[in-house]
Parts: sequence; C-alpha cells; structure tokens
Amino acid sequence: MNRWTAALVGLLGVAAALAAGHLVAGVVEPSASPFLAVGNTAIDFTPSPVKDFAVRAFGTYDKLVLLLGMAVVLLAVAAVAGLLSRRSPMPGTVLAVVLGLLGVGAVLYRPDLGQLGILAPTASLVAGVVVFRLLHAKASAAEPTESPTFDYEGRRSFLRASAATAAGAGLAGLIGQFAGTRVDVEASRQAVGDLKPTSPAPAIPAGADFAAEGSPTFITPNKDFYRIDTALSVPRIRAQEWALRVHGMVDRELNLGYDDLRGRELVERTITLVCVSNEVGGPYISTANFVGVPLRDVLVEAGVREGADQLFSRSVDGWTAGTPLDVVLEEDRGALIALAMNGEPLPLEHGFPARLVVPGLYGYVSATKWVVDLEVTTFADRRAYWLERGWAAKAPVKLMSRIDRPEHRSTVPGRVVATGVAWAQPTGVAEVEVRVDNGPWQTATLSADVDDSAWRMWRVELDLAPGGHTIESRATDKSGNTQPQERVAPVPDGATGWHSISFTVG
Ligand SMILES: Nc1nc2c(c(=O)[nH]1)N[C@H]1C(S)=C(S)[C@@H](COP(=O)(O)O)O[C@H]1N2
Ligand SMILES: [Mo]
Repeated sequence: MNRWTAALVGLLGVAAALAAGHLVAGVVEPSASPFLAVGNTAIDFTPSPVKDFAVRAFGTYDKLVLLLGMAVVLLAVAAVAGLLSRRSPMPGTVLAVVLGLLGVGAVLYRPDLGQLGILAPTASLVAGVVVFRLLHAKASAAEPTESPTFDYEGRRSFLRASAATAAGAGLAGLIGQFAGTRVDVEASRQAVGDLKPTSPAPAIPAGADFAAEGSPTFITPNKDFYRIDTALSVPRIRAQEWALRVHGMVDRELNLGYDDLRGRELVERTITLVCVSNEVGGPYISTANFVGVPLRDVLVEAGVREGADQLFSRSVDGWTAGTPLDVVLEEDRGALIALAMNGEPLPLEHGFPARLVVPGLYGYVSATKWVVDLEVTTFADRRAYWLERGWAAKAPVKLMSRIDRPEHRSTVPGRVVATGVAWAQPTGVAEVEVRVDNGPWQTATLSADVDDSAWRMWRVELDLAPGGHTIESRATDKSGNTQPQERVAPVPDGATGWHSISFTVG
C-alpha cells in the first residue's frame, strides 16, 4: 500500500485506541483515561531537573506542554508504525498492544485509581488492535503491494471505513470527556454555600499595596493565584464523599467529614503561599484570606504521641508532603485545614474540598491540596513526594524581596517609582532597601503592615540620569536578619540572592 495510506492506518489505529480508552474512562474513572494516566505517571518519573525546568520555562502551562509533547510523539510513533506495516500488519499490531499495556501499567501505578480503571486502557488495547487490523486489511485489499491493479471499489470502502473511524473516535472522545466531567463537583462546591468564619481576619487596610504603581495587589484574586501541582487532571471529589483520616502515632484516630469540619469554629487568616521552585524574582507567590479549622486543634484532639516528628499528609491522587510536627503544633503559627479562600469554597485547582496551609513553609512541604489523609509519624519512617526527588525534608520560607517595577529591560522616564514585594513568613518584614548602580542603599517606604504571615509591598522614588541602570533590593525581617546576597539555586530548599533589574532611562 502507498506510504500515505500506511501512515493513515497507523494514525487512525492510535486515535481509535485513545478515544475508546477516554470513553470507557469517562464512564468508570475519568483519570484512568490512558493518555492522562500515562501523562501523570510520566510526571512522577520525570527527573527532577527536567520538572524544575518545565515549571520555570512554562509555569502553569507546564501540563499543557507535556500533553502536547506526548501527542506529538504519539502521532509520530503511530505514523512510523503504520509505515512499517506496509507488508504485514504485525508491527502496527505490536505497537497497539504495547501502547495498551503502557496504559494498563500507568493505571496500575496510579494510587488514586481503583481496579475498574483497568477497563479503560484495556478498551484502548482492544480498539487499537481491532481497528488497526481492520483498516489494514481493507487498505491491503484495495492496493496489494505487489500488484499493478488498483481496486477502486476497495479503495472507496477503505476511505469510508477511515472516515467512519475518525468520526467515531472524535465522538467517543467527546462523550468520554463529557461523561468524565459529569461527576458534578462544581455543583457540590456551589452547594457548600457560605463558609463564614467565627473569627474573620482583620480587614485589609488601605495602603496595603502599591498596585497602582506596579506592585501585586495585596490579596491575589483566586483566578490569578499561582498554581503548582503534579495533577494532570484536577482531582474531582464531592464534599459529601470527602473525609479526612487522622491516624498514626495518635491516641485516637479521627475520621472527619466535610460537615464535621465546617460545623467547627472556623477561623480566617491572611496567608501568603510561596513555591520553592521560584528563582530569585520568580512569580510563584500569592496571598489569600483562607478560612478553615486550626490544624493544631485537630492534632491535639487526636492526641499526638511521644516520638513523632512528622505530619505526613496525602492527597486523594497520592501526592504527599512531610511537615515538621513542631511547626504545625506551634500556637501562633496558624496552620489551617482550609476549606475556603477569598470568600468562596476552595476552587477545584486549589484543593476543593480541603487543603493544608502552613504559614512560613514552602508549599511542597506543607500545602497539600485535595487532602484526605494525615498520618502522625516520623521523618525516618515516611518520605514525601519531593523528598524522593532531591528536595530537602525541611523547607522554611527564605527571606526574600522582588522588584516588580521597573520591568527588566524596559525604558522608563528619569523620575520613576520602583516598587515590589518582600516576604519573611512567619516573622514579618521590617525593612526593604534598594540601591541603584551599586550606590548607597536607600530605605524604601513599606505598605501598611497587615500580617507577619503575609507579604509586604515596598516603593521608592528615583530620579535618574538618562542611560542604563541596574537596581537591586534586599529585605530585613523583624528579627533583624538581612536577605543574603549569595546566589543559591532553588534546589534543594529555596533560592537566595538579591533580585536585580536592568533598565534604561530614555
Ligand atoms: N495534592 C497536591 N498538593 C500540592 C501539590 C501537588 O503537587 N499535589 N503541590 C504543592 C506545591 S509544590 C505548592 S507550591 C502548592 C501550590 O498551591 P496552589 O497551586 O494552590 O498555589 O501546593 C502544594 N500542594
Ligand atoms: Mo511548590
């Protein structure tokens, strides 16, 4: 058969396989869709430096890039398998089986997928083999490789079958997508209604930010709140089905449902969350008013036993974090099992129905989204997700400041306001200084002091001569520590160094 036909048969076989898997997954277990399961497993196996690079280069789009990359590779492999199958359907059949088994392996590997999940990649395997062989037989009948004859009727029959396969695959994929999102988590989230805190956070005062001059807004709207996680498809758990198990080295195991938690005294805290992956000056930091139950109270109720030093939290999709117990048990720390942020139940991407938030610790050691399990244990006994991948066990947030205006490589007028943000959770920011072209440090004006667990904005007016300039910033916390100049990479426990911006006065 001709090359184009051969490649087309390969592509359609893989399309049918993917669509069949997506359709079955949509009915039994949405994240068992082979494409997503393989993607998720690939994320877990990706070497940390590559993952760190992906977050740096693509930020929140890292997952889209991964899926597109997988699609391109898959299409190429399918076309090549088709080309290799011009004489015999064997290579393509083998590929369909191998891809199917890869899907089965990925589903078995996912900790969040039940046994039924296997049905999806199995459907892929069967559909891939059957469709490929069927189309292959039709194509070979229409264009026997060694024969000069060309069978027009056979050719039409092949084209009809191909078109039907393409349409069927598209339809099956759509139905699978629709069925998979039918578990109406959004309705469950809407039904939660108001989560009014018994003790609300103090109102954010006027002058808490310099947003008009280019700093971030003090509270980050939920839609702009940075998002970092390993989940390709956002876990979908309804509040009614959600429960949090507290166990391990405790006197009493607890099993808390959503209504158990929301029925307690809810507190509201203004907390800045930050990711360890930030380079100096990086964007992954945001602030919200979180409403929830004090984590400390729940642990005290369970009765933490002597000798435990780690709170090991697990999300419904198997991701884990290890948090120092002494930190979450601090009275003033304000660690929360959060149910709401900025006046609404947690958005799905930020952990609905519940997540942890611990002021002063990077997200990867504390901020478990979709949390379902809290085990009181030791660092010796349990190793969390990122610890296994080269990051540090303990990761308090490092003192840091960032320049937001002027922007790097921009051209600005001679009289310019430089502004940005600094953070030192849970100690609080006492001072920010700025210097231009290695000159003397100037003290910046700070925004209103809101909460030591939140960031603080700064601004400084500059009057500069035309030409190129560089500005740097450094913060000092309320204990008198000044941000170190030494540049350290994010791995293993957070970057340090002074942020530096170059711009032109024109
Ligand atoms: N279940 C789950 N929770 C998670 C993660 C994850 O991959 N899975 N990533 C953590 C990391 S690295 C960070 S920085 C914060 C980010 O929270 P956000 O996406 O709400 O900003 O979530 C943490 N909680
Ligand atoms: Mo993170």
